[in-house]
Amino acid sequence: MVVSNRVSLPDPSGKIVAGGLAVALKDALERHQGLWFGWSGRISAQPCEEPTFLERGAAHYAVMDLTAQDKQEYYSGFANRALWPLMHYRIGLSEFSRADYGGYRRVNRAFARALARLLKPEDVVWVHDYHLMPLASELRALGAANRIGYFHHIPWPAPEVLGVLPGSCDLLRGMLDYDLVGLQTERDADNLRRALIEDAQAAPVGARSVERGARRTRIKAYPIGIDFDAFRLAAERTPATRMVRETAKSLAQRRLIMSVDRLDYSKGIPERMEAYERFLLANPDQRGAVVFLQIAPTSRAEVPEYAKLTRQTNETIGRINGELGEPDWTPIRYVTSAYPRAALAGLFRMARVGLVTPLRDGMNLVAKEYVAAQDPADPGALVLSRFAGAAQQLPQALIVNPNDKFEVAEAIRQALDMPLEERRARWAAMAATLRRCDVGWWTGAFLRDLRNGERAPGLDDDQRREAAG
Ligand code: ADQ
Repeated sequence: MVVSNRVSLPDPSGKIVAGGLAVALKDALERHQGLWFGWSGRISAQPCEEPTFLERGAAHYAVMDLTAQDKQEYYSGFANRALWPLMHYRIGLSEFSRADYGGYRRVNRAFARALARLLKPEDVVWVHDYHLMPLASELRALGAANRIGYFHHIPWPAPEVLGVLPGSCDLLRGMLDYDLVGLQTERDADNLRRALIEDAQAAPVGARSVERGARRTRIKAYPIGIDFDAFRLAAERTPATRMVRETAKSLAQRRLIMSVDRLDYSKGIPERMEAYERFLLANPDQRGAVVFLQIAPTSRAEVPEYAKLTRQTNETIGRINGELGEPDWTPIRYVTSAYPRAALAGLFRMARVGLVTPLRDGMNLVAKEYVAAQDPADPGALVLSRFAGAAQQLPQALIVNPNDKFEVAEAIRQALDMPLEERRARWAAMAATLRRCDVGWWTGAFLRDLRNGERAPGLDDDQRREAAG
């Protein structure tokens, strides 16, 4: 059973509309005859107690509606105004409200009640992301003895940062009701382990597990991957589509620098624009010779910080285009639509520089998609923030501090000037990693550990291997 805040339903033909995680989970669900449970995305007048069931191909879905108050407190409030900023090290933006926290717990309890009625003793439950951290505790309180795992898609901050949040010890203790907790990087896993030991009175067991009372929780990094070969194939095919052809024509020999992000303050979009401005000021020969395309669909528009970011982004782009543009050249092209994945893949392939500079990011799939989309014979160069989880796996990218616009500006120049041989060598190393650790590897590794966890109480996998010589 997969549980996540939103359920990504395929269209009635069984075709997946969204990408990434939805594809990965659909494959895993079909293989294990699983069920995907979560919020329908709809609002109902009355609290809903029973899910609606849907079937698409071999996959099954159960979705619940929320009331407007649920959505406000659980989703927009506690998850996105308190947890999201804090987990991304933005303490100043984190707004805690007791009512929101109450709503967060209430929705988790309602999900657990509905889920518990569906659970069979042999079912394995895989919970996703920060909206549902207390779900295991709620399920245990209802008597569920199943294997329950949790994957945290966003960063897990240092204990000193999480500790600022009222109720954080409560949340931490809740993590101990999971059998396995997966994080994006070793650093995230270390942060959680340390917090559980220092702030939730858990005792370390071996290198990777902690114990409190009768419960043992294993904590490990599983960097999420993409469907590398599918994305590569899409990129090879799409130059034939009209949108990609027209974009190529409009560039007229200018080299393309490209970024794709949800419009979120963690992605560092205005900071990136300023770094690009610095690059243009420091390299007058590049004015008119490059185009920067920023694709940034609006997200979480109901949260006030996002409305402010929209204004700030519009103003920064308007100012740079006004000050540095020419009648026949716009330095930044900015679009806020969502595009089919194939179109994105085709655009990435055209881009000479992939500029991925979040201020903080759990992983960042865009960096991986950019690499997958490149032509191996003439690949572009990736500029990547050291604060994206992806940087741990892709040291061959040009790694930058996104807060330093001079450093990012220099990296853009270096990426544009990089000789073909160097681009090929860096790309080949990154592609090999991403092909090996693709999304199938990710689901397989997590589910294997979750299912196998109970085999040898007292030892975790590494210790078991050591014991077996
Ligand atoms: P996100 O914060 O959403 O995910 P990211 O990992 O970059 O960030 O994934 C975004 C996905 O949306 C990518 O697959 C991208 O191609 C797609 N996308 C973005 N803009 C689009 C557009 N205009 N049209 C179509 N598709 C678009 C969270 C965490 C990340 C973590 C992921 C997965 O914040 O750190 O990598 O989950 O665990």
